Amino acid sequence: MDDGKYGSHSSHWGAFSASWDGQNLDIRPHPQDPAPSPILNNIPDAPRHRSRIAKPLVRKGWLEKNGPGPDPRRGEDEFVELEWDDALTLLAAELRRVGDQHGAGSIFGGSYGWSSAGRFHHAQSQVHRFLNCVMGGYVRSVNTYSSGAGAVILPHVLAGGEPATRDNNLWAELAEETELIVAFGGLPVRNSMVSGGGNSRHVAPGSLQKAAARGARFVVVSPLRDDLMTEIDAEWLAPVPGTDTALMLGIAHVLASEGLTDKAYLDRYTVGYAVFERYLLGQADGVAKTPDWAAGISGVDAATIRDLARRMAGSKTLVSVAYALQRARFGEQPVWMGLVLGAMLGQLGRPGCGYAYALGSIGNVGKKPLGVPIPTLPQGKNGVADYIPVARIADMLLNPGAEFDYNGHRLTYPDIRLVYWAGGNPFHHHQDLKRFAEAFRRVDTVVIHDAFATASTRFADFVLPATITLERDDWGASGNDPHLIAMKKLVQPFGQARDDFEIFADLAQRLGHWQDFTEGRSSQDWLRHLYEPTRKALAEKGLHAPDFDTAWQEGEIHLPLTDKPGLLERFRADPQANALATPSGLIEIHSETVASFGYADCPGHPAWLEPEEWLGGARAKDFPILLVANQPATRLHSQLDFGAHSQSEKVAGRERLRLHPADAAARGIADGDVVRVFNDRGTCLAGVRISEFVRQGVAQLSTGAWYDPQYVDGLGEVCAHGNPNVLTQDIGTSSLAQGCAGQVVLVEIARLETDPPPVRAHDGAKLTSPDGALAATLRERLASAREE
Ligand code: PGD
Repeated sequence: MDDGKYGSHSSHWGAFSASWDGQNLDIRPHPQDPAPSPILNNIPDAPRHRSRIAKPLVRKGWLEKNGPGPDPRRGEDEFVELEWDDALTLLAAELRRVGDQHGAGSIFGGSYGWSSAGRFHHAQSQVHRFLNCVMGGYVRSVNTYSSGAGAVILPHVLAGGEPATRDNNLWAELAEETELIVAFGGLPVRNSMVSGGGNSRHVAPGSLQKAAARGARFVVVSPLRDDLMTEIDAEWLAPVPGTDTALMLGIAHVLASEGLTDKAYLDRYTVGYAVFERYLLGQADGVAKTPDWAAGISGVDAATIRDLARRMAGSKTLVSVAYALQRARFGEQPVWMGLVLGAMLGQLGRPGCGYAYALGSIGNVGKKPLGVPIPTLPQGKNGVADYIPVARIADMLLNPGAEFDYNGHRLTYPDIRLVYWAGGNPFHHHQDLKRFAEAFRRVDTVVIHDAFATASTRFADFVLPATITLERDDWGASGNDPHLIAMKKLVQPFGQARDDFEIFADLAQRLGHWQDFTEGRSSQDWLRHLYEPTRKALAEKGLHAPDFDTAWQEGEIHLPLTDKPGLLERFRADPQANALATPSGLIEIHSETVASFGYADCPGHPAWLEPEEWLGGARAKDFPILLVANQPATRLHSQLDFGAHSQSEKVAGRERLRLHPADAAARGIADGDVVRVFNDRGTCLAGVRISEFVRQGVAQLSTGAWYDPQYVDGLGEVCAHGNPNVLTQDIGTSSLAQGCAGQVVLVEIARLETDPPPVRAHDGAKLTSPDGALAATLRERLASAREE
């Protein structure tokens, strides 16, 4: 530490080594990583950035109001710095109050977020363990913002989300075998750079280049051409966003009507094709899903659809569906329909062919799973049964007691008094942020741990400063990456920042549950303890299995991958012995289970359903541009948005919005202009780049610019920085999955005619020193908390 020596470390976007001389951090990517991520270049700015939080904070209004309760000032208030002992004394008293008066079922601890690559200090795992061991449980959330719809539909029709994505087609096979890759949503290299827990080998770019050099043909189906590397000479089909299912149905119609389906495959490996075919051919609803029908919806011409279908039937074809497609209304449909296309082609389970979900959407998909366990923190037992699909948080906070549908269940929203968050940035990730702010203002108390003063911390009552990974020891590992990485402490913690574990252990002690939470172990003891199952499994396989101290010194341990064929290959070889975990054991083209739920927004087979936010709908008259709010290329979500690489692509200091030249010209917008992007939900500002890579009628504004609400004369409240979630619709994908539908939204765009306000998002917390009255209130509250 501070000695300029390099130590091993890792992040969600890559393994690396680093040295710290007390001021500067030098980063070297892992020497064997074939394509290290440029996102690593954000890390050097992190240790001492001005947005770091130095001391525990309590919101001024929370103190003044004499404590908890709904408060419209939440989000706009100033904060008072506290000593740790005072902050944890107040918070422990509040946790005790909520637990005693309202029970563990009034605490929302879903605490969604990616936090860090370290497996022990993973903040979400720490907060869940704390709430289980100390408070008796919490209202949890299920599924992810990434793949909310996919994770619910896939188990009904193919396999659980994990096996369907992480035990399927391999990048290596695509590089060697595939002749035609039809990529719905592309195979975006920017997303393949990132993987929860780390990624020491970025293989996607090399595999794509190898396939292209071998002569494989690529069709990228996306409103954005660069959803597939532009170095590859691909065909670009740019359907109206949100219409991929219609386009796939048009292709399927050609296969069915021209005798190009593999009937033997359908008979042996699937159920329900006959029911689906009646819909496809128009016998069920009088509308045949012909290429002409599909062209009318998607804007891709019928001849192209016909030609593509024939080429797909005549080649070794991979149908790939990206996460992005399902992060929209009725997002279950393209995931399911892609699988049906693969089944109709009969190539599922052949090397490099068939169907891939999420290949390219996340780093380690497309690699073989590990053959040994990785360190994982046990979560304890949650005594609360209530849960929500993760993206329904605002609905829950605003409508306690209301009923809602989810995956065949009728559930009730609990009455939440306290929200506890560690390792996420909900004011980055949730939709319709104005509505979300109202939801956050409703509860009694909000607690957030973060290293940085994100927008979410501004909406908290207690902000507890966490360390970043470089300031602590941990293990980095991911289910499909061949390395366990010793993430070594290289930097002294900033200010008074503490590890999430230490904060929770201290709180647990105050609440009488230190032993339950820690099991008597320090962090170092936990690292040793969690390494043991991995070491044992390595030893049993006769592999290099050093003891903890040796492993830690070596810095990385090679982990074996399974040599089992993938899920669909095993299923093809023997569908009885390797039956799928669906009700029939087969691929379900029509699902009796899904049909039995009776959801009009997710019927029993894949179907085209018209979303609210699309260019063909009534809303497009007022808001004629479809904004794609996708994952950023220059950072992971909102993490390290202040870093050099993220900043390098900002335009006029704001998030970059890409716009087609014709749409820009029609609005008198020039490259580099600051624009306002607006609809009836909100407004944000952004800096324009004019680009031919964006389909006409579409704009692209990635997520992750830290939310920066400011009042501008004549405009009201705008996000000055460019967070698209002030515009997005807060609605579930369907009654089935209730997933996040934030990927696309209708907007209008206009040049900003006034001077734009400065961006203040990265300036740190708004502090106030406690004046006489406030200091007295603080003393009183501490005294009464200490008496309890
Ligand atoms: P991150 O920016 O990764 O976003 O949402 P998520 O909340 O995961 O936030 C992680 C936070 O954890 C950061 O603030 C970071 O500083 C903090 N952190 C990191 N390490 C630690 C630690 O050790 N301790 C603590 N206490 N904190 C730590 C991502 C979500 O956004 C996702 S996964 C998706 S896929 C969604 N995508 C979209 C989309 O496509 N379009 C829209 N409109 N909206 C989306 N939102 C979703």
